Amino acid sequence: MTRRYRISGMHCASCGLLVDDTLEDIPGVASSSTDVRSGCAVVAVEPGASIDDAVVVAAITDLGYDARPDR
Ligand SMILES: [Cu+2]
Repeated sequence: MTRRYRISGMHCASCGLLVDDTLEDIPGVASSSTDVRSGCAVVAVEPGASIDDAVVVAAITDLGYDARPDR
């Protein structure tokens, strides 16, 4: 299962790597792939796990970006 998030405020590849590293530290997140150009993060959830959108959004916000679930 994957979840998508829209992120604004990223401006370079390092921003994307920072977001990915941060999201991959969240329990239940198998991997994160952020595309800076499109402002989209695709988060893969570990089998049997669930993740809370609010936790993901808060983690991204703490980095200084704006984020929201992309449904
Ligand atoms: Cu940057």
